[in-house]
Amino acid sequence: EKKSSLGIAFTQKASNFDQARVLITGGLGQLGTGLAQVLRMEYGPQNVVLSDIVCPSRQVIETGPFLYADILDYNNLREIVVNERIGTIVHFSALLSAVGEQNVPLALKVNIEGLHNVLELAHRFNLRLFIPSTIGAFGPSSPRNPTPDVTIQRPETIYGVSKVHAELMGEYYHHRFGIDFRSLRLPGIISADTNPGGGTTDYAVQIFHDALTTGHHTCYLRPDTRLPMMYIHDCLRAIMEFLDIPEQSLRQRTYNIQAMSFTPAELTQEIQKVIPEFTISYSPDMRQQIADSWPQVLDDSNARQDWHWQHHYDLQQLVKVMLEKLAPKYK
Ligand code: AKB
Repeated sequence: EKKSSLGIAFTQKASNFDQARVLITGGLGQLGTGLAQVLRMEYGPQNVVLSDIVCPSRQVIETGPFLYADILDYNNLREIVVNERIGTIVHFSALLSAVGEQNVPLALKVNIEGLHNVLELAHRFNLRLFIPSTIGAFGPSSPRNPTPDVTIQRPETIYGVSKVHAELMGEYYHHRFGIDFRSLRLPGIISADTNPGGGTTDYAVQIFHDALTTGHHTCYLRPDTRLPMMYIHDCLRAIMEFLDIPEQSLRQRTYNIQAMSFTPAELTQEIQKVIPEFTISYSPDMRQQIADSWPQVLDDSNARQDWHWQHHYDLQQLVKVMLEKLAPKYK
């Protein structure tokens, strides 16, 4: 028997199923296929089930198990957890910041109702649960450079509000019911093989495609908008390493992680070192207001101290790897 931080006694149940049997929700978004690949290397190809509500490509089907899973359908999720003997859920399904503002009712459903379903399953089957949070969980009254782990969080997007809710609910389920909940506040993630869908940091992916195709990018943010960013390899490694930490070594359940911070102008300069003829123009839209309310730099000293988090890619390395990976696609 273990006491929660409220002093309420609860029985710590062993997980019903093996934690190395992982279900990834929203698996066909920017992070899912990449995470499945690295998890499958560690846990075995059959132990990681990707799921989504869209049809997978042949490549996805050929590389490991894929199931249709609607996070709004609790019974559907429960059936998968039981039938597949899932011990860990990585819950990626969410509407991101920009697209969330365009469809608040859907964001409420996916980001909040979906979260409640997943939390309830984690409680019922004592699952380990990883849910990414975001720089978007901070708002204009948070310190912006650097932004510590514990500070004012008054976000002004539905995405941010729902992510603060996820952090708090996960931490509540942890101290109340003993669920092994873990969360990382991710910066904008930059990847070559998969695209982000509807975020405020998406320009930092599109700019590479434009640099290699039209040679011009029209940016929806001002040139001096500084935001935290991370190359996908660092992000996936962070999630893997964080999942592997023994529970007793975690001093907190939600950590900031930081790699680099840059502005559109700085990113452009770095791309121009490789493609001198590349040009950019600026046409800020509603995403500017969102970016202006977000951190410029996350303080991730707790992650670095507690579980030795380290990023490998800086701005220069990011530009090199993105252009190298994308160039063959446009030849
Ligand atoms: C977004 O821009 O909404 C996401 C994020 C930073 O969480 N990429």
